[in-house]
Amino acid sequence: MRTEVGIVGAGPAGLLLAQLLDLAGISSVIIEARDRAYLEARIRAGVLEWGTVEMLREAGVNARMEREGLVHRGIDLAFRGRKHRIDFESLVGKTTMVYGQHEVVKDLIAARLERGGQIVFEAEDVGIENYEESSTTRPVIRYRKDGVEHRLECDFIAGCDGFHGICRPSLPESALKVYERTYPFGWLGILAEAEPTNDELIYANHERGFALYSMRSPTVTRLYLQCHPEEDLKEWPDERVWSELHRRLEDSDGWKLKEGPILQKSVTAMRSFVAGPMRHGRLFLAGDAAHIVPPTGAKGMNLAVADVRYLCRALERWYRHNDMAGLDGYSDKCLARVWKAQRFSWWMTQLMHRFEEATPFEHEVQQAELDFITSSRRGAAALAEQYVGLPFDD
Ligand code: RFL
Ligand code: PHB
Repeated sequence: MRTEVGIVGAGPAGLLLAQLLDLAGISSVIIEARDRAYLEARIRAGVLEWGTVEMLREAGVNARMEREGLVHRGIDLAFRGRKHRIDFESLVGKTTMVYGQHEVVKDLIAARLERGGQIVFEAEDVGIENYEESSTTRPVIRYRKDGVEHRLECDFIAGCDGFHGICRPSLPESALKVYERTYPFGWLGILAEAEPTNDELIYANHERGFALYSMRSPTVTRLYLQCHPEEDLKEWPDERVWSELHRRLEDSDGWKLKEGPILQKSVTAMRSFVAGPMRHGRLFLAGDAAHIVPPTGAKGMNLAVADVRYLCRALERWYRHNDMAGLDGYSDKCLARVWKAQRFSWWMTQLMHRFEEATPFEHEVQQAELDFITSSRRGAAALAEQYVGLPFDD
């Protein structure tokens, strides 16, 4: 089998790349380890930056998002029992869209298949070869499907296979510089069939730990609690989850959280991770394959979309004009944005969580920072500008 761009992974990065390449007249095939139903049910991110919304429009996969997505004009920061609104629209003139990552994935898979694009689901033992600069033969993605070995020959490989994929670990250790930070807590997340009672997200810094109030639709609420990174879900029956959410989120205004049947419950560890460069010969890493952020800044999927935007434009430049400049500049361009998002995600994380080892001094400094951000227009604008997403330079 032959194609121009071989893509490993059908997450938001791989799927969007395939769609954008197709619209630019460049062929691709996606090799994915899981089945379609699994990808379409995997509950993850929910907040789209305005630039991500525009990319989905450019890719022509926006129809359902425009109908069902929820436009958000601000967020609330809660601390010391009170909510404080950060009004994105008046501060920076932009909004975000709340629309589940799995809905984006469903729309992208449908669009791909409708246009006759190829996604190989349930591929086993996926491996990559000949992507090195020194290789004299074409890059290959090999995999097994239904017991039969296959080889996909391509001009370039896009490693969009997430944090646990095979592309990044295929590289020799000496080829990558890794930057990492782990946090001493995780998030216990639930999805509940309950009507949201606040129109916007609430990020709460509470003495019992951080809590986040989010949503997916007019009937589904998404909620998170700061917990131990290896928290045992067996210790969290539904009643305990709700009781903790009420304590951390409800405030002195009398605002009340609405309960409903819990549809899903999980624990996520929190880490910051960057591996660079993002290009090695004819292999280009994109999305979680190259970087992870703690979810507090809602940046993970948005960064994956930003990488793919740069990669698609660079590939177009190569196929149309025989010009390598975009591909040569890919890693630096992505990493400049990645580090800004890393900084923001780290900052939001240390601003909103309770750190057990924090001294009373550090605790007061954190509360003063929250006070500053919510009482200064410029302080609030800096948060808003980054939360809605920094502009692209081209
Ligand atoms: P993905 O989505 O992990 O997709 C990678 C795909 O590659 C496949 N794969 C392989 N395929 C073939 N061969 C192999 N050997 C393979 N190994 C893996 C996988 O099956 C998968 O289909 O990476 P991608 O495309 O880079 O997308 C990144 C995003 O998924 C991620 O950054 C976000 O979900 C992070 N995130 C959030 N991001 C936001 O922008 N806004 C948010 O509000 C937000 N909230 C979150 C989040 C992530 C969370 N969790 C669970 C980690 C909230 C949570 C709780
Ligand atoms: C979500 O709705 O899943 C969500 C929202 C905001 C975040 C993280 C996750 O910062």
